[in-house]
Amino acid sequence: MRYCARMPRFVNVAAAQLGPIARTDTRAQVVKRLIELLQQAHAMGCTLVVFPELALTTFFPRWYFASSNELDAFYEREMPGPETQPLFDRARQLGVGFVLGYAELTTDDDGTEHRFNTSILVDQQGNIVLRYHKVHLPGHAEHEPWRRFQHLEKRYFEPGRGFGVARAFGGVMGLAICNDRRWSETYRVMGLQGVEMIHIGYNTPVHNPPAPEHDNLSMFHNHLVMQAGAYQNGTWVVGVAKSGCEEGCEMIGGSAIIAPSGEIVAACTTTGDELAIARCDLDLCNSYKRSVFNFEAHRQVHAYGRITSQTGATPPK
Ligand code: CDV
Repeated sequence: MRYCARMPRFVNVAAAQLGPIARTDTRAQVVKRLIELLQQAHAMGCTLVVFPELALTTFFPRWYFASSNELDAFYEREMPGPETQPLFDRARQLGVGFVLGYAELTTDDDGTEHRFNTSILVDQQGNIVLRYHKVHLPGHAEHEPWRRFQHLEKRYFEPGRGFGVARAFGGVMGLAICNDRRWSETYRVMGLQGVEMIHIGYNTPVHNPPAPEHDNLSMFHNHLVMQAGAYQNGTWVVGVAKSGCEEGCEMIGGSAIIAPSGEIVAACTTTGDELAIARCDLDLCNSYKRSVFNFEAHRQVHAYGRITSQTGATPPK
């Protein structure tokens, strides 16, 4: 009898957690930190390094800016640009791909500006193979001085239009950003495109001004949603924090690599610059996608109409 071994589809992934970035830190200082983590990950055999949301600056939506000059300094107009080119160059030299979150400012031909909370997937040759604009923008659009700190993502970004995936690193890769991870729709829309690994960068303050009673549960909720999203869609999830005390705001760490079983297979233990590393077998997705979450066999779309036809809840009278 012939033994027919399948070719394993391993991706050695590093969740490259960042500690705080000060408001005065330059792009050059931050990019140096990213390159250091990239090199460490490469030395440990990784081919894909995942950085957090808005990884090039401090988390600026915590402040209200009356002047757009001050605000504009936090956005990238080109990617790579002069300050981020060294990261692309070093990654290409090492043959390492990466995921990077940043604030993006684009201008249409007619002069209309667009601001997005963006994440890109860069392959081992330095090509951007997937670009994602954050869909679920949390917080508020107006200055709310009663808060200990602002969360003005609804003011500073426009929402993205959907969740795409790309074939890369031998599998099907997807991107989401921070608050997206709390919404089951995020994972399912990518699950329906056969996603096998979703990369999610985040900046999550421990304190939630509108619901301080959740503060003690912030780490539990972080893992709960990503583990559920992984299991329910038979996909790997790589969640990566910017963490620690940034400009007086305490943010959770807990960066983790989660298997399609929903189990955490690697996690960071500090709130500083740190790598969590795992050898991820993309074929571990198969048994979930072919059995309990075989969408073709078991989904009942006739019962799901409300998911896309209404936004708020309408309880019975
Ligand atoms: N950057 C984020 O999207 N943060 C939100 C906070 C505001 C709750 C999060 O979901 O973690």
